[in-house]
Amino acid sequence: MKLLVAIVHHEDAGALVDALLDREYRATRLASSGGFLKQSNATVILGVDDDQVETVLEIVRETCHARTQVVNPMPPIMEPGEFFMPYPLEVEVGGATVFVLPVERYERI
Ligand code: 2BA
Repeated sequence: MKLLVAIVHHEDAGALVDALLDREYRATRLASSGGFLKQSNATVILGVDDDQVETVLEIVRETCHARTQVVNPMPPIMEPGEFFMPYPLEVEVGGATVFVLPVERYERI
């Protein structure tokens, strides 16, 4: 068995969880936020049999999409008379960041 940890855009998380439940996968959605952008995202965790990992990854690919986000950089500490023009930066946020971890034991009690 494997534990899949998928960090996805919060706008895609509902579709991902719905698609997983439609195909009878049990999943847990956690609220999270990215360390870099500090914007909310979602972490979906699910335990699946080894032979189901690729199927679940395909569901992630179908439901989660890369998008561009605009970030306003923090102004630096300025000396008197210095001028800072904040140019927004575009960052490509992936459709999903997925970790696949081995599960030592799984019990539903
Ligand atoms: P964030 O940390 O908010 O990162 C959002 C996007 O900003 C990243 O998209 C990447 O394009 C860019 N980025 C992140 N760190 C950067 C840096 N040091 N310099 C330049 N650009 C940077 P993704 O790579 O698709 O990541 C989306 C979200 O997935 C991340 O949100 C984070 O919450 C999570 N994530 C990505 N890689 C991870 C990892 N290795 N471990 C844990 N979480 C990860």
